[in-house]
Amino acid sequence: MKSVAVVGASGAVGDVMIRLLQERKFPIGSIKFLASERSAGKTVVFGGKTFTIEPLTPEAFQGVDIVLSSTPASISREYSPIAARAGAVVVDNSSAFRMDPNVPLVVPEVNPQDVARHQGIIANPNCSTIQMVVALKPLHDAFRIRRVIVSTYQAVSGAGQKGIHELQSQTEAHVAGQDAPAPSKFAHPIAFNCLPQIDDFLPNGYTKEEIKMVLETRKIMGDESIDVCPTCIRVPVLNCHSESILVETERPITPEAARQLWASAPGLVVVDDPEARLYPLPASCSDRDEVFVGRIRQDLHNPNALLFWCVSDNLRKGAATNAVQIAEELLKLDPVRV
Ligand code: 2RA
Repeated sequence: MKSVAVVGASGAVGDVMIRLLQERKFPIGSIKFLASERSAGKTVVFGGKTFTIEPLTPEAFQGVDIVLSSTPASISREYSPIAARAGAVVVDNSSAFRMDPNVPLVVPEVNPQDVARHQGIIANPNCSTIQMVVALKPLHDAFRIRRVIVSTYQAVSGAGQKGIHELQSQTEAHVAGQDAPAPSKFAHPIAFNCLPQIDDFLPNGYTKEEIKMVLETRKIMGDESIDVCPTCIRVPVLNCHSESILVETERPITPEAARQLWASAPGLVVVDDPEARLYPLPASCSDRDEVFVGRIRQDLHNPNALLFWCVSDNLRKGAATNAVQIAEELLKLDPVRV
């Protein structure tokens, strides 16, 4: 049984982490919930008991074995090393340590072995990367991926409670014939719109979200030769990110072979019956832990390329589920290291 702390307990991802720990019957001896001063004092119901969210302080980690953290990167940079020094292993959902060579970046369906080399912090990848690499891994093992061209259709829940509220309030105002409230979380109105910007722009014209997909994919797959060409779009969908993906492979690839590989791959569900109009939809993948693929088809011009559509719940597999799965991998290690 482990002593667990959930940091960022009042946020959109923290809320799902709390539900998942119960659903998956994580072996918890004791648990505490931590958040910023602003959210401290709110309550959380866990295992039928009501807990008060405590303020995040350096002392809060004494005696804690596993920290599941979902905070802004700046908060994680300050507190995750403190928790690790206090003897806990931190599973960190922020971008703070993802590209640190001493910090494993783990998707359990892809590189569970990397958990064992942790030094107190394990990074949880970005949501848009997680679902893509779950689908890419079996193809890479069989056909060796050279290049990936991906366009994302990302839900507002990826921007947290404020993102969800912004879509809902703008939509309600529109339906009521009122002026929509001005955007604050997003750069432009998100209701009835698509925004080709997630996170800030870098000098090369890409956004930080797009570069995360490039660098994190290579690190998780353990292959610096994979080229990723991303375009990340925010769409007016409440939950579940969708991705249109083209993979180019070293060896010729077919939809039939990909379907077979995916059918037996962990964490993946193929939904691909165009005649019956069956393909993955954000509306039907919400609240599920798997990655869904469909619209699988050959590149019309290249026998070494395949196109498909990929949908997953960004709050679950893209964040909380992946973090809890990492914690479950930790439990499989030598107990003294957890
Ligand atoms: C988003 N990828 O969807 C981010 C969340 N980590 O905004």
